Amino acid sequence: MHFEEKKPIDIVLNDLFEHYRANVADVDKITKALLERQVVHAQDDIVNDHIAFRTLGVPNLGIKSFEKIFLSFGYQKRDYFYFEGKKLDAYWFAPPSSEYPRIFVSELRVSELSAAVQEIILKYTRDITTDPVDELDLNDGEQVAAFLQKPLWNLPTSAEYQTLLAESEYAAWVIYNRYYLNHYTISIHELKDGYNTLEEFNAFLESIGVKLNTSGGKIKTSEDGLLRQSSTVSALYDATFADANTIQIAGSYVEFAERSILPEYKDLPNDKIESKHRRDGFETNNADKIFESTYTTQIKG
Ligand code: OOG
Ligand code: NI
Repeated sequence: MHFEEKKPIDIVLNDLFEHYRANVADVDKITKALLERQVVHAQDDIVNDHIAFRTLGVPNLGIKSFEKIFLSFGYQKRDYFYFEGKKLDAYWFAPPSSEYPRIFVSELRVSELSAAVQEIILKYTRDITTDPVDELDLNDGEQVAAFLQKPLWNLPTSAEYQTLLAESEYAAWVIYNRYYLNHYTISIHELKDGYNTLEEFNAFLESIGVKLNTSGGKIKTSEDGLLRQSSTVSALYDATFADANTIQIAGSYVEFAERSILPEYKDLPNDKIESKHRRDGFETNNADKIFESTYTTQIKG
């Protein structure tokens, strides 16, 4: 018998997703409801539009480090985005082929935060004096998957966490959640009639008790009108800090994307439509609001 070896990209994406679905109750809740209604027949029938990660802009970490993993898997770096109010930079990465999700990676501009917050972040990250991704064998999927679940710094105290949270919700999220998958994204336009517009899908989500991010409205629409997105609000979970205090903090969330057919392909018959015929990429104003899916303002609001 000959077993085909699984590619590192498959091992890594699979492992990320398994950890994510084990921690984010809305993932199985939504899948279960879609199965019950026969919208899909298996989790694998759900098309994953993109996944997202968050990083810290400090020496040897950040996008420059993190991207090496996915560039080695054949991803291509695409557009740059800047989020002034949130002090974030981001890029998206196109997959090696259309069965893989796009990737959105953001990075906190640590040097623009207050001295107090910078001091906390540097206290925990300054011992990272070489790029940890350089030490990995990127052909070894299991090793990379384990790396993405592994702490690169010690946990802060609960007081330090609160200091971060008061100034940058993003900083607080990353210091605790690290490289955990921030969200996966269901491609709404791939679903059957009755579920394949965001209005219908959001109504379905609310009917099963899923809470949606309302920042900028439940549906975020790109300037060209062709990329529409919505997302859940992260659940809170108990996190125990270095001082043994436990606080409820935000975990990960689920996103929904509807990509319309580009105007130049609008006359193609439905059965000829492939992902390359639809609006690609991301949109700054949509993303700016989607980040808030882990923010206290959305969770407590
Ligand atoms: C990413 C927010 C942006 C999108 O699809 O525009 C985003 C994050 O919350 O880290 O996911
Ligand atoms: Ni997203």
